Amino acid sequence: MHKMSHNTPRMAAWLWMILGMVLMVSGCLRGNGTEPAGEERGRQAAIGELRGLAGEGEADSIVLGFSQLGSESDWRKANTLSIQTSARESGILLEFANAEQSQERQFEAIRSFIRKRVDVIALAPVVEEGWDAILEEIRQAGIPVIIIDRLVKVKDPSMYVSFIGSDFYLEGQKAGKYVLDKLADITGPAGIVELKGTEGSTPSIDRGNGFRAVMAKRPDLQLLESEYADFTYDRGKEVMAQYLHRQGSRIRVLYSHNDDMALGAIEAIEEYGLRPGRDIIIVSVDGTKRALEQLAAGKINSVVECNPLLGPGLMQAVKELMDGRTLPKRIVTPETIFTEVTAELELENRTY
Ligand code: GYE
Repeated sequence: MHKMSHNTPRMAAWLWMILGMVLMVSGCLRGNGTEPAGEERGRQAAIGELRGLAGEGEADSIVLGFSQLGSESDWRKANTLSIQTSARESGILLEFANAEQSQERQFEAIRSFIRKRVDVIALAPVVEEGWDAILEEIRQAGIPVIIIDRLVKVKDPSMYVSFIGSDFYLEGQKAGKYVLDKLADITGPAGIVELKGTEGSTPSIDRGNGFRAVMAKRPDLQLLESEYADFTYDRGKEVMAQYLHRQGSRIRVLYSHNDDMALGAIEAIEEYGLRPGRDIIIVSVDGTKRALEQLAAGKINSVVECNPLLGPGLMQAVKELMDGRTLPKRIVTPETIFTEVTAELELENRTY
């Protein structure tokens, strides 16, 4: 008895210690289960931030990081709006960053997407070259990448899941065929000038090559001038004014890689005293409202369509990817070509 009563407090102390340890361990375990560890906390903070911005969404929503290349044209603005609207409509949380033509800024945006641990990264690359290292960083982070609009030229194409966008080479061929048809009856040399987009970008490279491939059939047609005007209205006007100054009435055709540059060029042609669409045949690419208006008015002769409304397709692809489905490596946007006759009809529904 005496012995036992002497040991009781010691045993009780042991029991309390053991109980305390059990509680501590289970507390830790519970803590691990409910409280996010560092990385997960970062992600949840990012999602919380996004939700605050979007004003909706669930904690388990898909988070898409989208690196947009800029806002140089009406096409680009429509493209951005399409992606933002479709994300909202699909309940996908969008982390949006606009690089305003800087590849370096696209790298920074992508690194911030990696830090925030977004589920998918979509990238509209300003130029084709120079993406290997950053795509490797994304791969290391285990985040799938969808390339949208323009393409990247990488050693290992398995770095990205899918490329969604137009066939720019085909667009160039369509523009070329239109010019050949239009000049079918003309004999003798006819001068052509070209306004190229952004140097090193897929649409500029491919629209140029597609056009040249068709033009090669008529060696009497002469490409007088071909310079980069960065897909902008102001540069289009400036470079066209230089062409007119150098070539004057030798210019029979203007092929512009996008509508904004063509619209700028129209102004330069009128200031020079020539009639756009009559003295100079104008073929452009995109199909924005402002260009279709000029097409209907006869100041542009043909517009090859390039559809900027890539949002719905991108959101569908993101969802399928997150459902574990395999995406096609290449998703091509179906497109047409507009003429004066079809422009009026198109204008009724055109939102951009
Ligand atoms: O044609 C042009 C824009 O990458 C397809 O970029 C896009 C092109 C588009 O600035 O207007």
